[in-house]
Amino acid sequence: MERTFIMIKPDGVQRGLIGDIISRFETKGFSLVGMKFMSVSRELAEKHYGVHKERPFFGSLVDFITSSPVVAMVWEGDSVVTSARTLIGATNPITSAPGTIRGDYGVTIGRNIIHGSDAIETAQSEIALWFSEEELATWESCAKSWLY
Ligand code: FUP
Repeated sequence: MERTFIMIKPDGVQRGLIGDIISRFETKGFSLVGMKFMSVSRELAEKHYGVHKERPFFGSLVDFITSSPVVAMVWEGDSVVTSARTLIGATNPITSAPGTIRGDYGVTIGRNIIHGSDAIETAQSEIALWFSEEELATWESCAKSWLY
């Protein structure tokens, strides 16, 4: 089953959007397999955004991600990597479609509420960077007996 890494960034947490964002993934039909509320070290932020390390915004991006706690999550489901990117919307919230998370709540590109892995391979490396195997739950062989 496909998995993706999702992070509610410091602005999304401070603006009280945790519940709304989780709800969007739940109601879409995806399964939560890992979640933690955490402060981010500079080392972790620099590794996570390593692909951007030569870009002019890299320093301020790392400052931002380490500025206050985030919610790191792993979601599972069919085509969840692409679907999550659709739910999230385009990188620049000014052009993200209304109805997407960034389109509904974001204004500036440097404060765009949420991160989602951009490809299956990226998702695998980001999940391994942020979570240990023991922190991820499995739904396999679980009877979802508590649904009515
Ligand atoms: P995304 O995959 O949509 O999160 O976007 P990118 O990987 O291209 O960019 C990662 C983060 O860098 C964005 F969420 C915001 C930040 N960024 C800037 O601050 N300025 C830019 O010009 C581009 C990206």
